[in-house]
Amino acid sequence: MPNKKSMTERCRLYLITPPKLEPKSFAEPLNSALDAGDVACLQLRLKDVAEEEILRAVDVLMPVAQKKDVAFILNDRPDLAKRLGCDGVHVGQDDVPYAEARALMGRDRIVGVTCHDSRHMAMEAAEAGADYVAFGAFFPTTTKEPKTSADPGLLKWWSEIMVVPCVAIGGITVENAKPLVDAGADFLAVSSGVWDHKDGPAAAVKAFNTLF
Ligand code: TZP
Ligand code: MG
Repeated sequence: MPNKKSMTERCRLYLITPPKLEPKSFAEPLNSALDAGDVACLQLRLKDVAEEEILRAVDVLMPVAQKKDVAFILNDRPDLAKRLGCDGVHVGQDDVPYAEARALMGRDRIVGVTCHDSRHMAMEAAEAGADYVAFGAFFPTTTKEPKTSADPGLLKWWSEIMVVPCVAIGGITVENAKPLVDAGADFLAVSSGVWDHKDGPAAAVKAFNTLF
């Protein structure tokens, strides 16, 4: 994931796993999704599961992503991300604080931070050294109950004044993504918009890349 952006750099896809998955059977749709077009990274996002389930999912899915040069990012758990050799970690405002996540992960791995719809949180995270800031939710989503809703104007403001990349998240689909790309999102973080696409995940990844 680049930590500086130029005007010519195009938007990229940041895939988020479905909230529930069986690692061995998910490996197949994941593989075909990653073969269908450019994907920058994959975030493993499993909530309210035993640690063993996360370990098993990392064990099965991280090699699938890394073999295709797709950065493997673990949600919530910098301790595990470090121990398991993940490429990065994504922390929310209620997780381990950014500085602690960075201290665990080191400078060479990715640390991204949820900033909801807050310019202030994003400035703080970027100034502290986050590799990206994530804004959302841009659209209604059933994947989680978002705390805030964000507007494309936030992406425009951010991308005009900051070099730290911004990630847009929340209910993004092939159909509604264009205004976020036009507003300057560096990455679109998508879960159901890919895994539940009517023509399958590979078609979704292909269609997103056409938009970019
Ligand atoms: N934060 C805000 S919405 C969301 C997260 C983690 C879930 C994104 O999933 P989907 O299915 O693309 O809305
Ligand atoms: Mg979290």
